Amino acid sequence: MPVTYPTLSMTRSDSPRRFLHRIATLILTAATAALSVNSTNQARCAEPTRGPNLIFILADDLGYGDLGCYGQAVIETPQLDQMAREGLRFTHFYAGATVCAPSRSVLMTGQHHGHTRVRGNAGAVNPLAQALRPEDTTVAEVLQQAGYHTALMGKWGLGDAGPAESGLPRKQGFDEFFGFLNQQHAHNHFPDFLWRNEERVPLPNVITPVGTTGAGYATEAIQFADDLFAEAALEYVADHQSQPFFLYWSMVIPHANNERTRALRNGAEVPDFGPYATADWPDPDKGQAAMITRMDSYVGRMLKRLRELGLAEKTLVVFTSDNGPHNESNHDLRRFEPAGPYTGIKRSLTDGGIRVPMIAWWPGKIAPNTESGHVGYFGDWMATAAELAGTTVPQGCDSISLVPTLLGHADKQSEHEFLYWEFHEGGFKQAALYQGRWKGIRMGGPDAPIALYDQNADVPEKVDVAAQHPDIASKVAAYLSQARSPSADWQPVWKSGQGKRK
Ligand SMILES: [Ca+2]
Repeated sequence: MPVTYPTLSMTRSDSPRRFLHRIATLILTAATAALSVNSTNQARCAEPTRGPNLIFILADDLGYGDLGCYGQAVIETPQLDQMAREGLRFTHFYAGATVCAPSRSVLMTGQHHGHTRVRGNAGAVNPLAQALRPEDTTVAEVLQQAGYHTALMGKWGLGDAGPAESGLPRKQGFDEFFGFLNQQHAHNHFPDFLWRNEERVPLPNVITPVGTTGAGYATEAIQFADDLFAEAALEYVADHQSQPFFLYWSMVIPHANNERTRALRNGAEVPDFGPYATADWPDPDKGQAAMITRMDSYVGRMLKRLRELGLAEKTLVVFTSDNGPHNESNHDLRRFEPAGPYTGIKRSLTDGGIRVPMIAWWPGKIAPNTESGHVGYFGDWMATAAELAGTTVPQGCDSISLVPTLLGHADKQSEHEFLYWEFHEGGFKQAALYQGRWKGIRMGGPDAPIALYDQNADVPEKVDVAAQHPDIASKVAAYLSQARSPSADWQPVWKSGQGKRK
């Protein structure tokens, strides 16, 4: 900013003393102004390059094969297909876990499933087992400390009012929150309340409650939770343009309303059937497809809004899912083949349960219509976000930045030797992917022999080749034995007999 200096001349009313005083004052003013210009310039020089805005969009239980750009032939997803044409589509990317809470814990902490705080869906028996603690460092905290404004819209699942309050979003790095805390509450797509920060916000929906978490199903369905989250997300980006922001938009779509499935045999709760209204399908199939197409429209609205606001080139948008597809709405998986070519669904450690679609969009930075087979997972977003924000990765992470891949420098991309997952329901199980190729799965006991699959030769992971590759099998087995740190809340309870070769 240019500085203007006042002119000085002695007026008739000035006494010599007063004139000298005016000179002194003016010299002081000029010096202060010059100093201030200098310090402004210094501040400008010292100001770090502003990192991009980050929008992380997470679908819930959306399979690898649920989007047109990943091979879906029945359900329409024109907006996400367009996003992929304008951005980068990852083909070998993994969620943090095969169910909701641990997958989100991995995403937030940048630690793999054997190291992160929350390693399963704990339920009501021990809510604290499903809560982040003060000593956990989340990606939201890292970005907040780097000068980002941070917000969560939608489902959280890593802390709740009451005994699990150490994990509340605003204690874990989010400046603001609107959505569901409790995962069972989040089953209910037409809830009678949501949380805004720590306040319960009543909604006009009327429900038949199931339990005490807010779960249930609507008898008067008026406001669809994901419609509200989309509105909140669109409003948020418009309102936060003066500083970089991190928006974690955690949709519940297309998760089932499990309580409604049990009561009414249809968990695909959605305001209308959209383009499938006249399809000759059962209602749960129409609802499942309509949820995904509705979700697709939200993403399209966000990208359009970013363009209108002039934020597109300043914003990295990522779209992915927290685990493989579910079968919990009483819909027909055969109609949609939501896992694509992979075996298993949610709760499987074969790729159908954990490999997810992931699209990255950043006009001007990410080359359009590109594809990457880089083998990464949710935990990598910690290092990626830290690098983009110009800050450092916390200690104890299992996180490799994806920035080289995002920006078209695949030759500079570091890789994981191992990726790791575990699953606690129905007997403890473990899986590791070695060198992005060899999947080892162990069940039945800590010393049980592993099944080994060669993904290069066997996409559906059906042929156990452990006997043909004993060196690789023993390397993966040894890794599985030491992959996890102890956790009082998440001790392995093996179920003997599982995993025995027939
Ligand atoms: Ca999920």
